[in-house]
Amino acid sequence: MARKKVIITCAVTGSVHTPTMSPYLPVTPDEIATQAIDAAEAGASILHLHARDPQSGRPSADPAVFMQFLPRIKQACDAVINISTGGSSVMTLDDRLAAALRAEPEMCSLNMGSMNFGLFPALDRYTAWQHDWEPQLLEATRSTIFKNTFADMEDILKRLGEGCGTRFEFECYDVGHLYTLAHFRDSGLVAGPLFIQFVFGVLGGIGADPENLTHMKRIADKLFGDSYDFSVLAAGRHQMPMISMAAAMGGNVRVGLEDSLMLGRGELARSNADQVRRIRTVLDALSLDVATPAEARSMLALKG
Ligand code: KMH
Ligand code: ZN
Repeated sequence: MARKKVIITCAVTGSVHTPTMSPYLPVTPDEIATQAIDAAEAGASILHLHARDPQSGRPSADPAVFMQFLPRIKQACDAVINISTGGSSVMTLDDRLAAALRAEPEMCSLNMGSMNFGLFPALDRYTAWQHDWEPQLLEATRSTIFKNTFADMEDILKRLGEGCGTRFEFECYDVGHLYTLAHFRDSGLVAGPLFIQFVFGVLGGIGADPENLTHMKRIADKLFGDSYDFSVLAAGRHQMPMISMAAAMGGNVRVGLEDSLMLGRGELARSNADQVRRIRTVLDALSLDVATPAEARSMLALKG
């Protein structure tokens, strides 16, 4: 059987990194739109999007802010829009869903369990924060649960999945999350083709070790057979090694400044497109073709 093409997802800004950490982190609607469009031109077929307060750069759930960049991205490129429902671990579920319910996108993220979500080393690394909210937010994550109860997940599946025809990037941070997804498949709330994002290297989730990727894939194969595609994201310096391994194993890849601010050792990525181009050199070396947005839509049965 011919090897499927590789879907590149680009997670443009997220809610974990903060402006002090990189001058290239897109913050304003204009920066988010520009970097998203450039990433799509570089080969990303899915754009995973969060919003930030335009003045402070703080993660924002305000649909009005999303609406300052979503139409521009849609007009400029054909990439699949994927709106985060994870938002930030300090937001309420209603806040996290507001933009997606307004935009009814083709895709949304869906986090498959509650967990600690740690980025603690960053607290010690920076001495001159640009904004007071940055260390405060990072400190708050020490005592906050990233809450995704069974009821929360069911709510998202019903309101966005059944209600809007949205399909999901199922974010699985550990093996148990795969079993939770299988539970929802068994209960009839989700059906293939599933797009499962294996997440490595978040403190509180599974570590970024190659053995863990083979194990996640082995269990996903057992639970979902040929009714799923997997993709990999890994935090920080683990990004490029883990996603390269995923590509070699038949998977898809996620890049973006949400997951890592770096391009390589000691070098900040100057844009999201930089990371898309970097993983494309790996895919080229592996003789793998990149999926267009239309091909991604067909592979994942998106509403288009
Ligand atoms: N920040 C990533 C590790 C979401 O937006 O729903 C996970 C993420 C969650 O992308
Ligand atoms: Zn995200």
